[in-house]
Amino acid sequence: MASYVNQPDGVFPSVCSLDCPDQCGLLLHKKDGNIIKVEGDPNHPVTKGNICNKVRNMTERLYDPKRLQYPLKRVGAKGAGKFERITWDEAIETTTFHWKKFIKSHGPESILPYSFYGNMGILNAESMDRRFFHQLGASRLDRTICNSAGSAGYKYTMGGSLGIDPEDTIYSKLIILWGINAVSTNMHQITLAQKARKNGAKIVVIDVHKNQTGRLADWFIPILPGTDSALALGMMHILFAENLVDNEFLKQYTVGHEELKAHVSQYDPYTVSKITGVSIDDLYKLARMFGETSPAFIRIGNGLQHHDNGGMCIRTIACLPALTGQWLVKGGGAIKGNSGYLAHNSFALQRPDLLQTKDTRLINMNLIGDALLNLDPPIKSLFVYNSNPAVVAPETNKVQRGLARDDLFTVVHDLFLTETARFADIILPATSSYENTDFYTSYWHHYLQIQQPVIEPFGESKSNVDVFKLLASAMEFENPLFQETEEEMIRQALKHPSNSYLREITYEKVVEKHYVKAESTTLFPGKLPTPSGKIELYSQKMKDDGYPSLPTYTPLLDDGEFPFLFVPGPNHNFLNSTFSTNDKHISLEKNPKLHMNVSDAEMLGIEDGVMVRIWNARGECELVVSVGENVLPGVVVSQGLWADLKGTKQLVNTLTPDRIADMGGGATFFSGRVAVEKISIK
Ligand SMILES: Nc1nc2c(c(=O)[nH]1)N[C@H]1C(S)=C(S)[C@@H](COP(=O)(O)OP(=O)(O)OC[C@H]3O[C@@H](n4cnc5c(=O)[nH]c(N)nc54)[C@H](O)[C@@H]3O)O[C@H]1N2
Ligand SMILES: Nc1nc2c(c(=O)[nH]1)N[C@H]1C(S)=C(S)[C@@H](COP(=O)(O)OP(=O)(O)OC[C@H]3O[C@@H](n4cnc5c(=O)[nH]c(N)nc54)[C@H](O)[C@@H]3O)O[C@H]1N2
Ligand code: SF4
Ligand SMILES: [Mo]
Repeated sequence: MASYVNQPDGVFPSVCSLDCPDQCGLLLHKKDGNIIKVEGDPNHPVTKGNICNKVRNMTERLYDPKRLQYPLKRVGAKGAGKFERITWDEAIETTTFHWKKFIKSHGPESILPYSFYGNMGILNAESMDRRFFHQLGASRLDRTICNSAGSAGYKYTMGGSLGIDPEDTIYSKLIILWGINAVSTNMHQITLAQKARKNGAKIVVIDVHKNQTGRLADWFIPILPGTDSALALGMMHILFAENLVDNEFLKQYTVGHEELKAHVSQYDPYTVSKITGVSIDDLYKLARMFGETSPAFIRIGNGLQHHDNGGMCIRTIACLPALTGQWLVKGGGAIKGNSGYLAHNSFALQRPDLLQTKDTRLINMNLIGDALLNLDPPIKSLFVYNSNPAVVAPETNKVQRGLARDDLFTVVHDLFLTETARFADIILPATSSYENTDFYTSYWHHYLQIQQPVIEPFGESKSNVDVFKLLASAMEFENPLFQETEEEMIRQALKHPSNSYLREITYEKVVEKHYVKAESTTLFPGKLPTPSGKIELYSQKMKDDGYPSLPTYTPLLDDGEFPFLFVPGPNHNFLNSTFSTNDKHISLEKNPKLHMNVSDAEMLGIEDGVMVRIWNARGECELVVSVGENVLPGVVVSQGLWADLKGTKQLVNTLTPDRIADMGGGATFFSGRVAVEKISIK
């Protein structure tokens, strides 16, 4: 495959590898072998040359003097951050020496990989690594930190991660951005929505925080956290009561509309208004607007699924477009996630068949703190890549206590010395995606893209694929699977007869065109991958799995006697914890804030701009308060996963619960409660 590495000057196509639905096409400008500018590729059919601030500033991250160049070993106390340069040979030998020893003394399950999607390239996120850990027999990691509750919920209704083509949303007349801060987290959905708005569409935002997305809405509806399924059920109540439903669609394409109609009679406007904080008038207005406008489109965000009831909430909202038959209208329907269209042959890449013991333990990544502290038999070694659990995982005090265990052998592969890497015994430098070969499948738009290396590896850094090849060789894994090239793996991934949407996509085509669209992605008429082949308003499968078979509102769980619900989401200029140590991005964000309603602030004697202490039974944190009307009383909101390298108390995840959501093993970052007090200035 082509590589642009040997061309010192020029402009080369690329893909953004960050964990973001937009998956922008990029152009990398090179001079004297270095990238000097990153811009959007104007030819990309969806992202069309526009990219976010974060990636426009990417050269600072690529050539940051803090970037890791060599393998390191710990020389000071665990967590003290003292390291010394070593060779790759020593790093790999030390790692595999410990692993061989642990396998003998404690079995292979004493080793745990921990990774997420710091790099969305499929090869570097979930291929050679998976093969390696399967062959090793290591404990398996259940990767549930992001959207797994909602994916499970959506699947009960729709059968898989299948929504509409976002390019069609320019035709929508009503766009509901529900629990998504799209201005920051899905900016091209906003571009498309603005186009639709020029043609008369209304944009409605339903959120617990009137942030940058709420501010651009035609109508912002504030709601109490974790109550959205009640709002959706209240809408259904009115849609049925006022006969705003599409009976033909319901009969032909759904299961259980009669049962649903009877069931939602209990969600009358008065009851729903009390639960959600949305007024009865607004509830009627929203339901009628949804029932009377076509095409109506709902963009379902992640904010909803980071709650105790996140799975059921998404399952419920996913029923709405069916009630009004919107799936048949271009620009009508919903997007929760679209990864189903570009599903590749993950079996070929990951080779789960290499795992000999089929009941090898599976550890939910949201419970990493608990797992490190309490699992029996214990985890003796952790290998972290593509993730920064010391900051992003819930209950970080537990995580950090676990990472501080003297008897835990930790290897961290990253581009930077993250908070997690500070606890490592061995640190391995990682290449950036611009130094790698990979392919990408967006979870929002319908294009598959390819990345060819543009620059040389930084210092001695290596890609994830190459690191696992080295480890495999040092572990004496002889299977030729561990020598396959990137090209061979991409070819295998694209051969996936059970996904007809991928049928026309060949390796040659992607290499030539850089981005190729999944084939014809309309869902109806057609057969959904639910048990009935239809939209399941009533789900027998849910009943079999121990859930209510019809959409239901379930309240958040008891999180102790603390007065505020705490919603700590991501921010505009970081990508989860990525960029949180980059000076430019920090200066754009200024400082981590806690948004609080003016009535609460008055009651507590807190003035705008002062430092507050936020605490609960799990931990504490110190942020600058922003007093206003952009959150409801009883709710406080922060934005950004700020680093805590200088000992500032900014780690919001010290406060978040590691309870597991109702479905999919999901995280519950936004269902925690806290108390807040002003820090007295002495
Ligand atoms: N700039 C930037 N972009 C990103 C990221 C980033 O960190 N920074 N992260 C990426 C990743 S990994 C993901 S998963 C996505 C996440 O991006 P989104 O899907 O936008 O999810 P969040 O930002 O977590 O939450 C979205 C909104 O939900 C609101 N919310 C919280 N609880 C509730 C609730 O109960 N009801 C309602 N209606 N709203 C609620 C929050 O206030 C927030 O405005 O963004 C991706 N893109
Ligand atoms: N309070 C709170 N916590 C949250 C969330 C929230 O909204 N609120 N959001 C959650 C969500 S949705 C998600 S997805 C998670 C995300 O959590 P993480 O996946 O941990 O995301 P990042 O913090 O961006 O860390 C990614 C790391 O991967 C590294 N990396 C990038 N590319 C490569 C590579 O090619 N190789 C290697 N080895 N490393 C690489 C980066 O340098 C970075 O340190 O956070 C979750 N945590
Ligand atoms: S982070 Fe998202 S919006 Fe920014 S360049 Fe990457 S894919 Fe595009
Ligand atoms: Mo995520």
